Amino acid sequence: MKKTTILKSLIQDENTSFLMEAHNALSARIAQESGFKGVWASGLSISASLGLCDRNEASWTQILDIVEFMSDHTTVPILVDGDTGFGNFNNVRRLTKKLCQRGIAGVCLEDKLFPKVNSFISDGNDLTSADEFCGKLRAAKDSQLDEDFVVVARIEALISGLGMDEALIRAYKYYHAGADAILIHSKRKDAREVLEFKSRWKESCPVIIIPTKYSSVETSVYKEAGISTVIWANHSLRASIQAMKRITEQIQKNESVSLIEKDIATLEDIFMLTGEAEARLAEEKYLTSVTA
Ligand code: SPV
Ligand code: MG
Repeated sequence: MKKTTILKSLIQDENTSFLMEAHNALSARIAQESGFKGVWASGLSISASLGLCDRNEASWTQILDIVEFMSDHTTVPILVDGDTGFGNFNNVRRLTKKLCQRGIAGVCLEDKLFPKVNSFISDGNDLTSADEFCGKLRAAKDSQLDEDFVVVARIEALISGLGMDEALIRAYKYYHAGADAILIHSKRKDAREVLEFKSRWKESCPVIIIPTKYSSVETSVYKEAGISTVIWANHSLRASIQAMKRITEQIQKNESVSLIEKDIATLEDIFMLTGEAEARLAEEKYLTSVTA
């Protein structure tokens, strides 16, 4: 099955699906090998792994190159965090085409202004008008090169303090503009807002959430509420930061790696994750001279 078709069916499935964050080819592969059926290419995590703020400091083509490596190294579908689309409808058209050409299964666009700021940094960004954003969604749907490519509309109204009614009004507009799913984002420490949104949402269009701030809520709550997809948006990056800090601090302090050897991945782990075995087989196939 095509990656686009897999992502579409994950999002449309009546059972709740889970996407795992990744920020490069290696973390995407690890997410896949952990059993995740799909990957979230997080803007925050990709930026952070480049040493950049989540403020569109990285150009869209730099992001494109990274997600291409991720897609080449995985068989599961990737939903790319497309931020605001890096400009207006015209930038969205080009972004969508290029993502399709590079094997990406879907893009999530958010209704902030370019350049965006991460939702958890400020008190909320100014949002673009719903009409302008609908134009971007229509532009994305009209430009996709694969009929099953997924366009997710992310609503920032709750983050920006505009309230539930505004969030719902925007959701209806975005759905009717062609969005394949609605992502409702919240910065509360409980799931009250996203659950209220879901209970008041009367369309069949799937609802996606990112429980970063309300991390202690059991996933059974989302399953019962009929949430389509849960995105674990930054946990791979945070895990790696913690592990790298702990290990490098120990190596620095002890001037030795012998104590931590057992706590880190082996070289074999690296070779396995990068497909060495296949490269060996290819050597046998292509470096051996064929005798007549
Ligand atoms: C991301 O992972 O980049 C996101 C999710 O957009 S959040 O950081 O929660 O805004
Ligand atoms: Mg983001």
